Amino acid sequence: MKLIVASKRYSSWSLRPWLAMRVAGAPFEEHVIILRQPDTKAEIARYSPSGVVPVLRDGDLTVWDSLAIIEYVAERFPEAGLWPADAGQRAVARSVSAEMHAGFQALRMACPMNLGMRFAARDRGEAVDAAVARVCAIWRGLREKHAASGPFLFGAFTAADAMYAPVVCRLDGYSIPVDDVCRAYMDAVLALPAFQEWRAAGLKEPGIADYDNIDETLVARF
Ligand SMILES: N[C@@H](CCC(=O)N[C@@H](CS)C(=O)NCC(=O)O)C(=O)O
Repeated sequence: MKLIVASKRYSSWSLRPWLAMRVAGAPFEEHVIILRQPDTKAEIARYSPSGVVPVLRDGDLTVWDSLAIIEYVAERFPEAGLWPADAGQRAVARSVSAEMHAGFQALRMACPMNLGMRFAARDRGEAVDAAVARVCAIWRGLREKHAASGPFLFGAFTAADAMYAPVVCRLDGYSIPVDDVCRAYMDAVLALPAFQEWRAAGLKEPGIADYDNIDETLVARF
């Protein structure tokens, strides 16, 4: 399998299937397309029928869209437990993953993933506050239920954690205040060796002015 992703420093959509595949132990090669270069569009078009990445190639098969890739990998590697074994929990994991996939636009727009920078806390407006409150309610509810079986949303790492990993980066990188339960969950995701591998690679990529020159108070540049 070959996974085509965009800049690891910025591409929140790419992080999700990459993290799921690494944690699942699925063997794959990767190809990174750096965003905002003169040939970025053409490079993406070589692989992606939709004009965006991530894209998974498996022989003749092309799977585009981060959630579709995770679903495919979960089916190919059932022993990895990318979805919870229990049907009820699986349905909830799919619900929160679909909610993430289709929602939280205000948070995405206001706080684009940027692993190279940390910004100061500030008032980000009602729509962002509402999105953060909803994310934290999801995390708290699941962590309360599954605390005894591990540090992730359903105890062990699942696709739902991969789907929320970019939000973990956003809340962390934009210093958005969260309660202790959510902070502990975020720390568990940020400490995953696979996430650290992704981040270290992202920090070696060139910074892109379009993404870095944003109107925020910078507290750290990595
Ligand atoms: N819904 C898609 C969204 C993918 C997406 O928007 N990818 C961005 C990178 S994060 C992209 O390829 N952008 C192309 C560009 O900026 O030229 C998914 O989940 O895979």
